[in-house]
Parts: sequence; C-alpha cells; structure tokens
Amino acid sequence: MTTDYRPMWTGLGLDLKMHDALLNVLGGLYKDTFLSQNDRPESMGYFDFVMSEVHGLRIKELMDAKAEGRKIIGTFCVFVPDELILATEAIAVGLCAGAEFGFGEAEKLLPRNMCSLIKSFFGFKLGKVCPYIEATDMVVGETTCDGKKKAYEAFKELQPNLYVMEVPQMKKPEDRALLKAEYLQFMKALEKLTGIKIDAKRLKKGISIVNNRRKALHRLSALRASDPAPISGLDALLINQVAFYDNPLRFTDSVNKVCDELEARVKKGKGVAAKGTPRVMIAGCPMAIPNWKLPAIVEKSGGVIVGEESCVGERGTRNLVDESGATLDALVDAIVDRYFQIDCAIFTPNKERIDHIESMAKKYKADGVILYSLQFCSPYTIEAFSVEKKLGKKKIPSLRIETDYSQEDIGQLKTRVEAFLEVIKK
Ligand code: BJ8
Repeated sequence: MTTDYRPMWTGLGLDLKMHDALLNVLGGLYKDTFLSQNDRPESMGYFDFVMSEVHGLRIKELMDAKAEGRKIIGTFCVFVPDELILATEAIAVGLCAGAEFGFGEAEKLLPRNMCSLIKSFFGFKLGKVCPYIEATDMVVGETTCDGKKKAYEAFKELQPNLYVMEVPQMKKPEDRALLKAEYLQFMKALEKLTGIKIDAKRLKKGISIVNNRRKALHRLSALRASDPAPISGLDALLINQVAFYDNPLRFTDSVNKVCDELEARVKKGKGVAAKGTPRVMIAGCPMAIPNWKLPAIVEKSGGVIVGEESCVGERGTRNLVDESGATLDALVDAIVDRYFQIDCAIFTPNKERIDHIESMAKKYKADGVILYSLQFCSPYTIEAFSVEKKLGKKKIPSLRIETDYSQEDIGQLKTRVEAFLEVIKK
C-alpha cells in the first residue's frame, strides 16, 4: 500500500497495533501461497492488487460511497440476496473471516468447541481489526446452523446494527413461503435504512449485475474442466473469495479477462500443472480469506484443484435469477426460486447436495474428492458420511478431512493428502 490509510483506520476505531500485526502476517502468507506459484495467468495481477489493497483502497471506496449517502451491508451467508441490497444503491460486503485471530477473547464469549469461522468473526470484531465490519450500516445474520444462530445473540451486544433473517431448514412449500416472507421483510428494512423504495426497475438492475457476476464465475468454472487445468485451484478460490468484497462490475470485468486468457491457454493445450496431474475437487464448508491452508497443501503436494463445492465456489454461485419478470412481485419470486435451491448442509434432507457433488466430480473430471469440514461444524461433518457413501458406490475416491484455522496439523494433513494423491494418481 502506497497511501497512508492510518487516519481512515483510526476513524473506523481499529486497533492500529493489532491491525499492523494482522496485515504483516497476511502479506507474508499471501506471498508464500500465491506469488510463489508458477505460470500464473497474467490477468491475476488484478487480484494481487485487490489483495494488496484489501484493507486500503477498497475501504476508501466504501467510505467515499458512505460520504455520498450510500449504505454498507455486511453479510455472513449466501442466503442474503445481494440483488436486494443493490436495488437500494447499497453495497454488500462479505464478513466471514478465515484466520485464527483473537480466539482467546472470542472464547470468553463462546464455547471453545465452536467452528473457527464463527470464532474468527468474533475475534476480528473484538480485536478491532476488520475495517469492513466497522464500515457497515447494517450487518445481516441468519438462522442457518445452530452455532451461528446462537452466536448472533451474543454478537448483537458487540454489533448493535445486527439484523437477523430466518432461513428455513427444509424444502417444503411452506419453507419457500417463509423464505419469501423473510426476503420481503428484509427489503423493508433496507428501504428504511437507505430511504430508497425498491421497484421493479431497480431490482431488475440489481439482478442483472449479480447474474453477470455469476456468469463470469460459471465461465471460469467451466474452463477448469480442461485437462491440463489452465488455472490453479488456489487462484480460482481467490477469485471466488474476492467476489464477496469487490465492486461487482469491476470484478466481473476482471474475471472475464482471466477467462479470455485461460481460453487461449486451453486452445494451446497449456496448463498450470502437467496433463495427468491428480485432479481434486473440494466439497464442504466455505473457505473465507485467508483460509488457504488445505488448497495450498493439496497443490504443493502435487495435485491440482479443479472445483469447489462450497459457498465460496459453486454452491454459492449456481443458478441465475430469472430476469424476465415484469413486476416487482415476479422478480422477488424469481429471487426466492433461485436462493431456495441452495443446498447448504443445514437443510434436511439434503440429497440435492450429494447429487451435485457427484455431478461436479464428473463435470470437472476430478480423480478424487476431499470432503472438507471445519472442526465442530455438525452440518458438514455429519453430511460427509452420506457423501462418502454415495461417492464410494460410484467408485469416486474421497478423503474426509476435519480441520480448523490453526497451523498445527499441517504436517498431519500433508501426510494424508499425499497418500490420497498417490491413490488417485492415474
Ligand atoms: S449457505 S454453508 S454461507 S450457512 S462452518 S458457521 S455451517 S458450523 S458457513 Fe454457511 Fe450460509 Fe450454509 Fe453457505 Fe455453521 Fe458449519 Fe461453522 Fe458454517
């Protein structure tokens, strides 16, 4: 960062000493994980720049937008429709955190046996190191897993602008009706906050922006089906992670530029890893920045990741919203239809997810699937058993991995991943 952002961070109430320490660690980790890779697409330069300015220029953009009267909405879950937020000229930012930071403080408010993702956003808040959350005008929580649902009760004490949305747990018609009612209520809350009434024209524009972002990410995913894979799983994951922070129009444009470059690579038969490199798919809990531990182990051990069945990945971007509706109600229905198909493991039964994992493994020609769950995440850890059984029947090798944000198990994970790659090697 060339600009001095300290006055801005001070204005946001950050603890500068802690924040400096976090940025130092992040910078080093980014360099070791991403910049050390061979043969990266040149167009990834944009994402390197975004990451170098993730607490700088992007926050300045948010603060400038606030000065113009726009609102910032922080979210933790892909069930919160960005379309509705954009329809009120507000800006959506993802708040999930992927680093072990401030866990000691978080564990004074939460039990130790909670997943790292929850402890992390508490740690970032308590440590005063996240400029995104401090810039928000509204933070949206949701009743997904029990951990999040109950943690928000304590989080409300720290973050008074927290709004909690109910998300159903089954896929019956009455559950769809519940989701629609929740979205309508959320629209009202957004309208009250922003002073902007959502109409069909505004919503259509929001839908189109988010659909275009999804289309660019779908294009990226499709290119990864090529053998050799034209981009590393780490870089593809990074792009999916940046989607939650960046200006959506600029982001879409940048992803399409990466895709143009990858298309040229595919035509020439060029890849980031040699043809025949074991192709791995990861399925499970979302990986928030800077949770790159497992993908880095897989790719440094000689595999290449070709797909993520994750909310920071295909589960979060699958399906477009139908843009053809002429009325506000028709467009809201189209949004509900799209989001109601998300197959998060909090749903029961959740056969769709198991089917999706199988079809993704085929589509991306994966030689094996790693079933990834964060320790103490019941939904994904329990569901991994059924997924493993189904993949086994289809003769698709899988490996169950349960971990957290610490670095302590790296050696053990590496040994298990290397053994798995040996098994799936063609
Ligand atoms: S739609 S995956 S973003 S809830 S890892 S906090 S589930 S104990 S994150 Fe998620 Fe929405 Fe579902 Fe996606 Fe709980 Fe598990 Fe922790 Fe998790």
